[in-house]
This record gives sequence, structure tokens and C-alpha cells, in this order.
Amino acid sequence: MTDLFNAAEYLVGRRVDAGDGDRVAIIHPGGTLTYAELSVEVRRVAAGLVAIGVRPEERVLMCMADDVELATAILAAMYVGAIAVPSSTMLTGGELRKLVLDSRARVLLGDTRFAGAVAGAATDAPDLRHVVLTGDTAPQVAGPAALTWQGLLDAGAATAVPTPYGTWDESPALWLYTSGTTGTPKGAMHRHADIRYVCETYGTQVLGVGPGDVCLSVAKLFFAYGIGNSLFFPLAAGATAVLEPSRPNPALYADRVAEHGVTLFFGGPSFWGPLMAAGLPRERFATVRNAVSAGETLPARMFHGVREQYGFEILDGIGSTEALHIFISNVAGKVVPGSSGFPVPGYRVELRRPDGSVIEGTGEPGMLYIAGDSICTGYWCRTEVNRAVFQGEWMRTGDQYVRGEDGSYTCLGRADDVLKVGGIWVSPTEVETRLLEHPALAEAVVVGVPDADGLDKPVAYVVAQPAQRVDPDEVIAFCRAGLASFKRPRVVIEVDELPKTATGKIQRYRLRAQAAA
Ligand code: 3SK
Repeated sequence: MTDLFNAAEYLVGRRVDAGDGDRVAIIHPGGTLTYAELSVEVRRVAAGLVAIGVRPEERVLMCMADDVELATAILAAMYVGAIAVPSSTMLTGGELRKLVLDSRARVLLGDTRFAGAVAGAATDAPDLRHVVLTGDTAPQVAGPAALTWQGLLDAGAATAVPTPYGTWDESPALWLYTSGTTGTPKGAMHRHADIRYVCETYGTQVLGVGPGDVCLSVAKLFFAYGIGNSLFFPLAAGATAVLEPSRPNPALYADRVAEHGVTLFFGGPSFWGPLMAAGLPRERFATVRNAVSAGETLPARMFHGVREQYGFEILDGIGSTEALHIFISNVAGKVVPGSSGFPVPGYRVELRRPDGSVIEGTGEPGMLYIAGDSICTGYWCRTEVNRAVFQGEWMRTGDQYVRGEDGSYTCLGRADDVLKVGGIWVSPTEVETRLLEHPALAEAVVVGVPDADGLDKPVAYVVAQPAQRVDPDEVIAFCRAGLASFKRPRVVIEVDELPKTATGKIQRYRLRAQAAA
């Protein structure tokens, strides 16, 4: 008989059973929730989902800001054996609709702040039965039934409170969409057991999260990085999570740190840079025992700068949506600035040459492969890419790394053309496809060009249609109108022709070199 295991019960019910019911689990803009209150809220939302017909393993897609509704929705979906699919709140309606269709979501839970995108996503979505919006106004949708959040809770109140569905380690719990080289998002499928694994490895053994911790993350819950930081690690440890729906803003986040006595502060280089530039009072950060950075390599200059200015150390690491969280990390008191650190206990790391042989020594660059029990079971309905990425127990990350004499790992860049902008994957193909919808453009290529801190920014090289003029600002605005804003090129450069090989393949490396010169 397989042991039952439900990640929502592991994160909430287990804490209540352990006597932590009165401890504060979540601080949100409207107040606080103890573990006992959170448990009640999760079951209210779970009852609502069951009442509107959600069945185990059906997908519940969410486009919501970090707040108590999103946290309870994620936990409630897992509680009833359904699959939580938190998605980016930065997507346009068209981009979100692709996720609705790909996941065949039965329910879309939206935040009133993103009502426009939610309505766009719900258009012509044959599998979608319900759209629920926070706030007092039901979504304007044709087709699926429209409900307010209160309507969902009322539907649940009329039914018996559900018990946790009989999931086990292998049951699907969470899908997280990640961008690929082709621009078609891929749903990385995680099991209930994956959530426990990241808590018991990185959460416990690297960060040492304990009941006294107060966690605040700049990365939102729809990122793998954010959901670990703001939900999994604090709740698994009986600690407190501070949910902050607003966009990254150094002064506001510093206020939250001081107000709630944050001890673990999670961000990325695109936040630490502005935090340094903001010149805030050092005392605001007096309670921070460690910060964590992921998404892009933390420049050594930022590690030293933040430590000198604000007095805390940032532990840089690398993780992935596919692995659910960080698998190589620096460790408190043993940081190697500029590196991603050392393999997290529970994960194995290999560097391989192009012929597949494993590099045993130091100083030789190779493709990073990892093995560990939180690696997803694959991407939903993507056989070809699954075969290339998931190779037995190993996963090919696509990152080039080198091992140092001290055993630390340093990132050398990507093996493919995908960009990471502000810690978020951006597919050049997706941006190029949008650029080519512009009537004045005949050809377009997007490459990542490092800024002064070595962080990639998308730059577009374009060739105009005959007798057309290119207005770079107007082209950027055109991209912004059709794509999530973070994907837009920051610079558009018009050229007469693009550099190509004899077989017509674009030589991106030459454009990168040209842009960096
Ligand atoms: O970008 C990363 O390094 C990362 C870290 C934790 C979880 C997910 C990701 C993509």
C-alpha cells in the first residue's frame, strides 16, 4: 500500500497538528493568518473548487498577485488533488490564453488587478468551465461561468468541507510554465513529493529555515523561486511568510523588512542593484540574517556592495523551474562571490563535454547536468523536448559551468540562445515573431547584450522592408503592446543586412559581439 502524502497537508495541516495553530503563517496586505486560520481558509477555497466541479488532476490556472487568495488557491487545489498552475501576472490576455489552452484548465482564477488579461484568456477556451475573479465584480466572459471570489466561497459553504484527497508522493500537484527557445511555454509537472524534497534539502539544509524565520521574496509566487521562498519553505518550517503584491521597489520592500522583522530576504540581481543605488538606512535591514539571490548570476561587486552598505550577506544560487528550486548554492559564511556555490545536499552535479564524457577535474568548462528527486516528471505534452532534456535521472540544464579548485561552480552562460532578463526566461524567437508582425520590418533577430553589471538585456537587430523607415521607439512600443513588457527589446538597431553563414543561418554571436563593442 502506497503511503498517502498531500503537500497542502504537509505545509498546513501538519503544522496545526504539531501545535503551531496559533503561530502566524502569513502576513498579507489585509492582515495576518495563523496556521489554524490558514487551514480553515484553504478548506473553504477547496470546498468551493469541489462545488464548482473540479476533479482530481484537473488543472486550476491562476493569474493572481501575491496575496492570501493566491496562497490559499494554490494550497486548496493541491488539497483536493487538483493541479495548481500559478501563472505570470505579466502576460497579455493572448499569452495567458495559450496557457489556458495548453493546460486544458477547467478553472481560471484571476485577480481583479488583471481582469483584462483574464477575460482575454477566457475567450474561445473550450475546456474552461469557470472563471473566478477576486473583488466584487464577476469577470466579463462569454462561455465559461463567471463567479466572484465570494461566489466561489458561497458555493463551497453549501457543501461538506472536503478532506484532503488521497494523493501520494507521485501524484501531480503543481505545473509551472517556463519559456523555451521556440517561445512556446512548456508546463513543468511537479509531484507532491517534489515540494517536500525542496523543503528538506535547500530549505532545511542550506537556509536552515526555522519557526523563528520571517521570509520575504521579491520573486512572486508564480515563479518556482517565489513559491519556494514565500510558501513552501516558511510553511514547512512553521515560519512566517510576508506576501507583498506590489512590484519590486527597494524603499517599499525595505519598509516591509523593517515592519515585519524579516530574517530571510529573497531577490535577484535586478533588485539588489537598485537596492544599492537607493541608499537606504542600514538599520532597516538589522533583522536580515541572510539574503538569497537567483535568476541570474550575482555579480561579485553586488555581493560586496550590499554587505558593506546594508550588513547582510547574499547567498547566490542557481535553480530551475524544472528542479523546482535551487540545486547549487552558496552557503552562509562560506560564500565564493561571483560563483553559484556548491551542490545542495540531495542533488548531484556533473559537467559534461560535448561528446558526453564527464569532466572530473577543475577549470574545464562543460554542460551542467543535475540529478535530484525534485526534478519534474517532464513537460506536459512535449515528447521531443522531454527526450532531449530529461535523460534518465539526469537533467540537461542548458547552462555552461566550470568547477573551481575549491569545488564551487561558476556560470559561463547558456548553451542555447534563450535569454534571462531580470531573472525571467525570454525566448528570442517569441520576440522576433512579434517584431516580424510589424509592417515596416523584413527581418529581426534578438540577442542578449550584457549591461554594466553583466546582466543581459534584449537588443533587436532589424532589417526594414523596402522603402520603409524604422522608428526604434515605435517598434519597442509595438512589442510592448503584443508581449509582456519584460520581453520587449530595450534597444532596436536597424542594419542593412544580418550576418549569416553560407547556409543562411544567422550568426547571433557576431551580433552579440557587435552590440557589446
Ligand atoms: O533562476 C533560478 O536560479 C531559479 C531558482 C529557483 C527556482 C527557480 C529558478 C528558475
